[in-house]
Amino acid sequence: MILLYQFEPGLNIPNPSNFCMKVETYLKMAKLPYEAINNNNWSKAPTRKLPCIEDNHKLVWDSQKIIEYLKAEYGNAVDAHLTNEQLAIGYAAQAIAEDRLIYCLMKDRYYVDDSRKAILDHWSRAFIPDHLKIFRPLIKSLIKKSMRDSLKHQWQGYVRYPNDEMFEFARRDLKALSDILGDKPYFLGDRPTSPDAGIHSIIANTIAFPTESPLKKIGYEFDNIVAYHERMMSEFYGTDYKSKDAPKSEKKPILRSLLINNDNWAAIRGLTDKHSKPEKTDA
Ligand SMILES: N[C@@H](CCC(=O)N[C@@H](CS)C(=O)NCC(=O)O)C(=O)O
Repeated sequence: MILLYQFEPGLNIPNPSNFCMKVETYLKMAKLPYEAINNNNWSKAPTRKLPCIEDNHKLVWDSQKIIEYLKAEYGNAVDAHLTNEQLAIGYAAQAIAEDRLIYCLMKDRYYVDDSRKAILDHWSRAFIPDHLKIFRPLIKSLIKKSMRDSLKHQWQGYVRYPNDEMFEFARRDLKALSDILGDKPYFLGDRPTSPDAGIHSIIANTIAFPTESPLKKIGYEFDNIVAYHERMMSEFYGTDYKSKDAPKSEKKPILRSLLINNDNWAAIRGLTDKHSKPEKTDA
C-alpha cells in the first residue's frame, strides 16, 4: 500500500496544501490504492516539505517526482494517450498554476485578513492539540512570520506588490487557464490527465476556500473554471466533500531508512537543516 504523507485536510478543500492535494488527486485518477497519513510531519521530510510517499520501502518526495515515480512503477494509463504537444500544453498550464498563480494564492492566504485568520486557525489546530491550545497564538505568529519571510524572499518578489496589483496578475493567470480550458471538460480533453491534478489543486484552493477574498472573487469571474472545479470535485472527491470527514492520523513518523538514495538525502539535509554545519571544502 502506498502511504501518502501530507498536511491535514481542512477548510472544506481536500487539502489546503495544493501539492499534497495534487498527489492525492493523481492517486485517485490512477486508481492506485493508498493510505493518507494526515500528520503534518513536514519537519521529518527530506526537504522539510510535504507531500512524500512511502512505497515498497522507498521514500519519494516532491509532488511531480512522485507522479513520475508512480507512472514508472505502476504504468501510465492516465497520460498514455497524450501527444507531445498536449503534454507540453499541460505542462505550461500547470506552470501557470503552480509557479505563478500560487504566489497570488499565498498573498491571499497570508496578507488578506480573513483568509489569514482562517488558514492560521487551521494550521494552529493541526499542529497543536487541544490540551496545549494555550500555545496556538504563538504558533500562529511563528507561521505568519515564516511564511511572509519566505514569500518576501521569493526571487521575483511578487508579494511585495500591493494586493490589488498582485490580484491583477491572478486575473491574467486565471484568464489564460480559462482560455486553455475553453469548453473542454478537462485541460487536455475529454478525460482527466495528470496536469489536471496539479492545476485543479490550485484552482480548488483559490475558489473553494471558505472566506470571501479578492482572489476568490476573481476566480468566480471565469464560469468554465468554476464548472471545471465542480467537475473535478465530483469526479474525485464527491460533490458534498467535507474535509472534516478525513481521518486524523496517528503520528506515524516518516522512516528515514526508506530513502531512495542516501547520498541525496545527506545533500538535501545539508541545504535544508538549519542546524547542520556546512561541510568544509578546499575552495
Ligand atoms: N515542489 C514541492 C513543493 C512542496 C511544498 O511547497 N509544500 C508545502 C506545502 S504546499 C510545504 O511543505 N510547506 C512547508 C514549509 O515550507 O515549511 C512539491 O511539488 O511537492
